[in-house]
Amino acid sequence: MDQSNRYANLDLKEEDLIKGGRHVLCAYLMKPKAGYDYLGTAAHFAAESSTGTNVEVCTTDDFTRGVDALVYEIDEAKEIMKIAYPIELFDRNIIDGRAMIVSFLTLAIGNNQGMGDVEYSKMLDFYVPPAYLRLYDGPAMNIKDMWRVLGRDMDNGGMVVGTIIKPKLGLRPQPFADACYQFWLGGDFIKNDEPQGNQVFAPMRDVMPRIADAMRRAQDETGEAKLFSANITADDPREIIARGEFVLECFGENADHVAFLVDGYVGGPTAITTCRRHFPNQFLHYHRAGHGAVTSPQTQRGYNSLVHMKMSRMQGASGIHTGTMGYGKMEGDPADKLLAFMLEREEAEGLFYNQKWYGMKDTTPIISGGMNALRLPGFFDNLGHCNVIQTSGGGAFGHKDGGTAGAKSLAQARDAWMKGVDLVEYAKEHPELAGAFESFPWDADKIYPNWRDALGSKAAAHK
Ligand code: CAP
Ligand code: MG
Repeated sequence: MDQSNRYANLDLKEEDLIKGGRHVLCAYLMKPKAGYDYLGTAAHFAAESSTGTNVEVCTTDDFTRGVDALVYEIDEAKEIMKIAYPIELFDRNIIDGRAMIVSFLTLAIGNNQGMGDVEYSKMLDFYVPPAYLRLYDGPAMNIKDMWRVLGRDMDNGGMVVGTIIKPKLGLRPQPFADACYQFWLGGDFIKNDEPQGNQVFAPMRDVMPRIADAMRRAQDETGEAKLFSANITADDPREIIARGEFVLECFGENADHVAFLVDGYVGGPTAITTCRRHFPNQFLHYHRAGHGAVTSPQTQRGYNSLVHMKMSRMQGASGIHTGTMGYGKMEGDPADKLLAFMLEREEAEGLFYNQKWYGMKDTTPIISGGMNALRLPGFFDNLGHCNVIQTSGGGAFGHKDGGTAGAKSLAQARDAWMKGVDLVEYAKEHPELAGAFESFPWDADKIYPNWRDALGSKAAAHK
């Protein structure tokens, strides 16, 4: 049934919709199945994503029609359609009237992902009007709160030097805490890896007190504040809360040195919001493991990373893994810096929409995945700044001289970049950084071809 007479209005002007401030606008990649009309399929998509179904129903009245989602633009050749969703469609909390991202997902990226007349569809960008944006929590904390604990400049405190305790799984409590102590002798920030929690070989009630002790000893040893991001992800919000409360109890006087890591893609908005609202004084570390199932450029369904980032800031992520923009091991491209800009700026250009954030706190990009000291300068040149949280697992514990040297090499790479000094030059006076060249010769040869002569390295050229 062609519903375009009801669910499409190509005379609507995007600028008017934005000026009106009563619609969330969504841009989708969409291809109908063979034999289906483009506008008709887009209209059916809008129906299923708002007030309709595949047939007219007798219960529909004029009010219903007033909150229909409307297709307002299509470009069949580019397989692009745009839909305007009246903000009245989206669910609100009964406890406080606030908005919930789960409702945005269930409508705008819900049933429409499995329709019989749609070959594929993927959300590429969306625009949120101020009247709806202000109903979201947004971040309570961000990198500034880490700089405050670390005693750094609050406006340009620079990269927080971090790691992930590797191996990903399989360390028992004491070796885990020992690895933390080693890194903290040179670095700032340690996170649980995304699957680390309460495994039988490393019970949280055993390992957390040891980590807290390692933090105290490393702070005493270095005279510097240290940070830990504890994974509290769980299916049951009660478990999330119990884990968070236990961790804060363990860290005691260092409780404000603790962030909470939540695997937000697999855990979903409930896990994120449970943490955001129950622990508003802790940095909310959004790990996105699993996101590639929908965001990868290989998929033509779900949503892309830009949409994921915007949703995470609305939900209140203090920081989210933003990718390494082609400089690390995960999928990415230097153009992905727009993801960071959308997270950290008051206003940013998306792929289809300009978004103002109306004072909502910014979310800090967390840069992780195959990074090491040698890869950092190129990354910062591309992004244009180094005010990020960076976690290197292999890049720290893969250093030939161990985790402390690995941490120091990362800090030295940051310092070199902030001072505008060439990394090879800086390595001449900083042995741990020089050690990174020896530890990752394949990167060194590719990025700094002259490093061997310059540093007088004996390392054999990497084949
Ligand atoms: C990195 C990491 C991160 C991924 C996440 C890992 O370890 O801990 O989870 O980078 O990817 O498990 O691979 P390494 P993203 O530093 O040893 O690579 O940040 O893109 O979400
Ligand atoms: Mg990991």
